[in-house]
Amino acid sequence: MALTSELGKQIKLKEVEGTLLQSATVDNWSQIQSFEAKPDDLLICTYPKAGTTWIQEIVDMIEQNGDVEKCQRTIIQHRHPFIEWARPPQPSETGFHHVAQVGLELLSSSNPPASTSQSAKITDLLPPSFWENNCKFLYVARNAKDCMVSYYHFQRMNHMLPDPGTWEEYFETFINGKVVWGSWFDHVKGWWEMKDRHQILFLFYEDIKRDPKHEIRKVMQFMGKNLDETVLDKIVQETSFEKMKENPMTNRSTVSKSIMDQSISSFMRKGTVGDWKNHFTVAQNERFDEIYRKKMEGTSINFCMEL
Ligand code: PPS
Repeated sequence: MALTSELGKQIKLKEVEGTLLQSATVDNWSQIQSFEAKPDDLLICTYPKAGTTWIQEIVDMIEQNGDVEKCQRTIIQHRHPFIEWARPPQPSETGFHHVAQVGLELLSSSNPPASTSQSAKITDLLPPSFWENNCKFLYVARNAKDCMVSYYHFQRMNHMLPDPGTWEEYFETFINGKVVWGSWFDHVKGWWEMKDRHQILFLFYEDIKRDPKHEIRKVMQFMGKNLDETVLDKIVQETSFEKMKENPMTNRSTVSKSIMDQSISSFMRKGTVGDWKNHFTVAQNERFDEIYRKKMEGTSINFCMEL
C-alpha cells in the first residue's frame, strides 16, 4: 500500500497479520523475529503517542540513578532503540560509540532497554525470544481519544508517515485501525489481557501525569532498583513535560526537518490529559463512545479521560 505524506512523498506501508507497518520494518521482519532477547531484558511497549518517550526517559533516569549528565549522553532514540526500526546506520553526532549502529545491531551489541510499538496479536508480532526468556515488559497505555489527537498531529509533522488528511478523515482512519502499528483497541486489549500471565507492569499515561512520583516508584521497584526519595524527586522534576520539551536529547530537535517538521507541530506538543475535547465534535464523541463500548466489550480496563 502506498500513501502520500504531507510533503507529497509516497509512503510505503505493508501489512503483517492485518497490521499496517512501515515497509522497512516488514522487509526486515525475519531479522526482527530472530532477535535474541536475554532473560534480564526489559522491553518498553506502547501504542504510538501513549508516552513512549516519557517512560523511556524515566527508565533511563532510574537506571542512571538520577544522574542527569549520564542521561544526556545521547538522544533518547539511541538510548532505547526500537526493535522494529530497521534503519541504515546513522552518523554519530555525539561520539557515543554505539550511535553508528542504530537498530538491531545496537540492540544486540549493548542490550539497553529496548522499545516497541508493535501491536495487534502481540504474541505473534513480538520476537518469540522475549516470551521464551520470561523478559520484563513495561506497558504504557493512554486513553484512545488523546492518542488519536496526538497521532493526528504527529502524522501532520512526520514525513515518514502518511498525510493524515483532515481531522474528520483521520477520525475514520484511526477508529478503523488503518494507522501504522494498527488498531489502538487491539493493542491495548491485547496487552491488558496478557498482563497477569507475564512480567508486565501496566501503566497509564494519565496516572503518571496525576502522580508521577507514585508511578515512577512502581517502575523503580519493577526494575529492581532502590533509590532515595531525593533521587526520585529529581527524576520527577527532570521528566516533567516542561523539562523534556526543552531537552534536545528528548525533544527530537536533532531530527532533520525533512523527517519531522516541528514548525507544523512540536513533537512535545501539549503533554496533557483531555486535549481530545478541543478536537472531538459532540457527534464524533458520541460515535466514538459507541464504537469504544463495542470494541472493548468484556475488558475490565478503565481510562481516565480528564484530570
Ligand atoms: S512516539 O512518537 O510514539 O514515540 O510518541 P510518544 O513519545 O509515545 O508520545 C508523544 C506524546 O507524549 C507526550 N509527552 C509527555 N507528556 C507528559 N509529560 C512528558 N514528560 C511527556 N513527554 C512526552 C508528548 O507531548 C506527546 O503527546 P501530545 O498530546 O501530542 O502532546
